[in-house]
Amino acid sequence: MRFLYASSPLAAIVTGLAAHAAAADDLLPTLPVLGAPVPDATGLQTPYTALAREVVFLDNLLLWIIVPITLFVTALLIWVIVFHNRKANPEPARFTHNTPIEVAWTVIPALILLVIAVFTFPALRHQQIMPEADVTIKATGLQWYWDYEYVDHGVQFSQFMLERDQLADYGYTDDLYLLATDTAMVVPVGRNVVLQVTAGDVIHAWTVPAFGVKQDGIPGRLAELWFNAEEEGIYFGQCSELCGINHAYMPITVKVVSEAEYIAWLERQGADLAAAPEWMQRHIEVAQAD
Ligand SMILES: [Cu+2]
Repeated sequence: MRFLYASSPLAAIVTGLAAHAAAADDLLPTLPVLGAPVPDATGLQTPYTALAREVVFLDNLLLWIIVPITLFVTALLIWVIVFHNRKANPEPARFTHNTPIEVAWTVIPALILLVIAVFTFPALRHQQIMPEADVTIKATGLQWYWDYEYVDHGVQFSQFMLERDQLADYGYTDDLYLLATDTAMVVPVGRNVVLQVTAGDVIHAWTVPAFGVKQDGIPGRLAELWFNAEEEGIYFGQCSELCGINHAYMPITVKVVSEAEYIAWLERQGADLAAAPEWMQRHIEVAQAD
């Protein structure tokens, strides 16, 4: 139903207010902000998943390959400009073929590409082949907010960006403006989260840089990404597909908490835990025994 009236600004505000009221959760533990941009930084964000570490490694590897190539080509250009201009070299050579050089400039780039492929394909495999899910969540991008559905537990809520004057109320510092949202996608630490990504109007993209994941959400299609966050904390991302005038104002907040906190949070959202997977059942039994 929200899909139908999401284009009306008034309806979006009404939906937003409802979400504010329903899903702000003060009982979650205070968590450190781990996944956020750092002022004056130039590299990628600190990785907090195996996937993200692989992405950072690939990025560094490519840097080590492209810097020498760039320097070599620049040196060749300078050499040609200095020693083979009309003044320095009035009588240019007329030959057109040099077999050893032609073999070299075919074989060496091919080998370089092969080295890049050897490291890239395993990383792609790890990203694209879904592990068995401990948690399955569906994220739907909408103009201009995110909807989340914990498909096994009937929990559903929206996620809107916080305005500057709302940040403190939600426990965020001012520098998290444009990143912090009213609700957070809450997931357990050290568990495989499979996120189904789609969209309800135009193409959006769900991403959290510290997890090394980015996936387009396309209306009518269900794509998947997965991650296993290694540390409890707060992680931010932003819609990464230009999706209209407020594209920059639909950030993503993920809170990674302990398994027990995750289950307690689900219960506070009115979750149906009948279909809870085995790892959750164990926690629930322990909690009931206490
Ligand atoms: Cu978007």
